[in-house]
Amino acid sequence: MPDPLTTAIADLLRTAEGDATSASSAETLAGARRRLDEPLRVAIAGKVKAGKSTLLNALLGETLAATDAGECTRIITWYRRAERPEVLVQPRTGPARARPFDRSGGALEVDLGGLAAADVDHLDIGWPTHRLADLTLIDTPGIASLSTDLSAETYRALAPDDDRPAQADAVLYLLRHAHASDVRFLESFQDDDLAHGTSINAVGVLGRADEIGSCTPDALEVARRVGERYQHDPRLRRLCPVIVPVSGLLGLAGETLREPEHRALRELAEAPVGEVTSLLLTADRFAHRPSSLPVTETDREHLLERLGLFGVRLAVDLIRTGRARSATDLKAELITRSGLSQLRGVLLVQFTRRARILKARSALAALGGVLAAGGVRATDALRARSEEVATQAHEFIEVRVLNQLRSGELEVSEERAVELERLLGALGHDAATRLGVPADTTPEELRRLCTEASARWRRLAQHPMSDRGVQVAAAVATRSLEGMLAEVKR
Ligand SMILES: Nc1nc2c(ncn2[C@@H]2O[C@H](COP(=O)(O)OP(=O)(O)OP(=O)(O)O)[C@@H](O)[C@H]2O)c(=O)[nH]1
Ligand SMILES: [Mg+2]
Repeated sequence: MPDPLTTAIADLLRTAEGDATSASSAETLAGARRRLDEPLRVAIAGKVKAGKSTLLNALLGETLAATDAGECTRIITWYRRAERPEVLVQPRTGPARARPFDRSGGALEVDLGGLAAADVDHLDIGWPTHRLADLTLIDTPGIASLSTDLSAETYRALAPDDDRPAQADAVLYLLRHAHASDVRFLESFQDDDLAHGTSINAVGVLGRADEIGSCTPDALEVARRVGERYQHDPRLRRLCPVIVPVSGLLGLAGETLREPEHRALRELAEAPVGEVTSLLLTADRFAHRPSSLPVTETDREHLLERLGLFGVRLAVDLIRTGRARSATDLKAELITRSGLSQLRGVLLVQFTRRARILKARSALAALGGVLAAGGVRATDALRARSEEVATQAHEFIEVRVLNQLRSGELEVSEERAVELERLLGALGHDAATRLGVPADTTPEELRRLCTEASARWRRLAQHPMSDRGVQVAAAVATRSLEGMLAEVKR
């Protein structure tokens, strides 16, 4: 069911298309309009070996993306839902070609048909899975790599440039440490101008969380604390409002654990504790030290590859202490502990539910680009109308105030800033999240809180002593609260 905002923008694009001055402008506009109905495009970006492809596989629930080696890790690859598996290679010039692929080794191996990786613009993988119903995922080569060409490639694919809108609607950014290049990359998405993306569409993932804190049993707890610390860093918070610690490797193992792997882990859990603990002291010992245990060195090496040292220790401990009595239990525990479930929840709140607004923004930005380049006749009326939508849609106004808050342009107390961010939907769009109360809060209570908050913000909006910017922001918050009140009533 299309909403008024999407309908208004689709109409604008249709009108512009009819008045396009060239076939390529018309195609850009038609593409932007089609995109309104397509799943949200989320790119996974980050440094080389940050664990991007592993995380993508974990989100897919199966291994499709090649990790570690191979030419294809250097090519931007789209994963979208399709009726049946298909692989298209899009060369830099010329039409896309369907190509054969091989999956006998687990991940997809694509036959590029004689093309060098450098001649490929991107790979387009269609795959029949419900996991891609709402999201199209885009795997990207690592940035700030030894090869600067590759970094440039990733920027190009994600950020908008002169002649085309951003390819991705949102970015999942894998952070390791707050490196300068991480921040620079995120900043390329940060711009108050609607024609560019903003931090509203970046979620930070503190990746390879199991390795933080030297794989000790509390590794994930340490990762959570590091994530929280990052979130309090004003510079990072401005760029990606939510940071979730995730171990993609553990999540993927949980999603795809096989029976022989479970059996080997159970054998380790049932073996004498002392012996197993000593074996698990280091990865090297575990993989290579001869032992009388029923699990062979080859099997141990395999487990290490699949779960990492932390994962093996955790799985053995979960089975031994009876917290995972079956393979199903173990899989569920691993998925939850890896942070994957939490990330899925955040994606749902930050991206999927917000998809409508993000896609509308992308579409309007595309229209703006074509208008600026003179790709449409009779632009005056159209420009006026598109500016009207951009400035008057409440969803966009919320985004704008959020950006003013994050950029420090809007000066309010820390306490008020935190509440305002929440009310404007920075952490999620449902009433409970906006009000900062548990999801199971009753409708009566939600209504009471909305009414109370809206009276408070209205007073601030009308207070003659308030700064003009604060008055406007408070009025926007009041309007958001009124919208929520109407929604909760239904
Ligand atoms: N311990 C641990 N290892 C991980 C995790 N995620 C990935 N790895 C390992 O790190 C290596 C690189 O992982 P990839 O998923 O290929 O990383 P990437 O960011 O896609 O790498 P490039 O595409 O080459 O930049 C592999 O050996 C993975 O098994 C994780 O969460 N924990
Ligand atoms: Mg990769």
